[in-house]
Amino acid sequence: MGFRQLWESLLPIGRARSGDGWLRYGWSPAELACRDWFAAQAKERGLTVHTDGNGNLFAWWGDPDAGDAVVTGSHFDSVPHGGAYDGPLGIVSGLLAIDELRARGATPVRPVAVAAFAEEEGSRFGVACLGSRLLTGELDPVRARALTDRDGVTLAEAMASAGADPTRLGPDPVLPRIGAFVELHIEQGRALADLDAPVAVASGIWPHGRWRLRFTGEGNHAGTTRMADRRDPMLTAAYTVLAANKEARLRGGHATIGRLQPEPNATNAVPASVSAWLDARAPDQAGLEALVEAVRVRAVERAGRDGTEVTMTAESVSPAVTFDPALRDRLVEVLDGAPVLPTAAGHDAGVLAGHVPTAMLFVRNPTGVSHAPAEAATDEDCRAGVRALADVLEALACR
Ligand code: HGY
Ligand code: MN
Ligand code: MN
Repeated sequence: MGFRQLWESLLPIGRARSGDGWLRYGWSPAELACRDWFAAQAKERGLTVHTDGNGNLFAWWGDPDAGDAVVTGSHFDSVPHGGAYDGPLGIVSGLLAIDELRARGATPVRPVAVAAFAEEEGSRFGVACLGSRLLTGELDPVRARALTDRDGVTLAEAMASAGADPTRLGPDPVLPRIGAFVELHIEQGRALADLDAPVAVASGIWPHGRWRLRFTGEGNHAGTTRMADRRDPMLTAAYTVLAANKEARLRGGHATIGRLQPEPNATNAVPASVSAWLDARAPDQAGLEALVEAVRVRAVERAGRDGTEVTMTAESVSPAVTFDPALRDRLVEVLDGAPVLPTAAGHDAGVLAGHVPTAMLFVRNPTGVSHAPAEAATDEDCRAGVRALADVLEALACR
């Protein structure tokens, strides 16, 4: 089966009715349908599917108990109205790379698996890379079970209603069987377009994280409350949005407030509170800490002037990642000197990198857009990605 045919079989799942991107949140019916698709594709290829206690799927070619496996894969879940490629491209490419290796007559001497990790974007339960963090013991299962989505549904409840057992969350025996992990991903920028190359190898990931800001004031009547008497948390939130942008620009980092939740969210009421989510990233840890602290200080100062209050809580923080240098160099050699790029985007590969030798491949994205429907890759580049992944798997697992 070629790239286009397999890709199109997945494309309708979770597509927004408006046609405006994809809505595939962790443990939602759309994401569960993607998992069914994965199981069917694995079965067609004679691969054995194993689901760990965290809802991460592994389709095995060879005996997982043999250990020292070479695992590839990514995630199905999306951000709200996200693009088609972020995540699924790595899974589809993994399945096609196995087809390619079989067509080449390659015989693995190490087990090979394609993985689909649960809730990588954290769009539903707030913590990025939920499945891989649980698998590696980096997230406490007690905290995870209690995470809630926007409707107040806990992860434990969402899992139970999908027929999964939330008491099984946590480190899983599959981890020590993985000898190397290679995630293929759509590039989330324009570096490859500018370099005129279809595929790159990743060097590392910027440290980054998410912080929840909660601004509280006094809910009141929009018509009758004198301007001087207001304690409006929306003003503090608005100022903080601008301050985050300014601090990031001054410091060479990235800061975004892309999600706001005013309460009661009424046109004719001064809000009583506003929740805002800060996504902050920087080239190094000290820079990230300084950026987040600067935003906090600016928010607190402004709250003093608005008669409001602000609290800030970390929801999901990821340290800087440098991918295994020996594995990175091996990939560059196998791929005839492919370019090496850093990224400011988080990935399950970044979590696994703390536990097993890990690498990443990026496939050119001519728009450079990601986390939005304009995210793109040509079929030709996707096929080049599959060949590159097959080359890498062959080099690592087949001889
Ligand atoms: O948000 C991120 O960095 C990633 O794309 N999950
Ligand atoms: Mn993403
Ligand atoms: Mn991704």
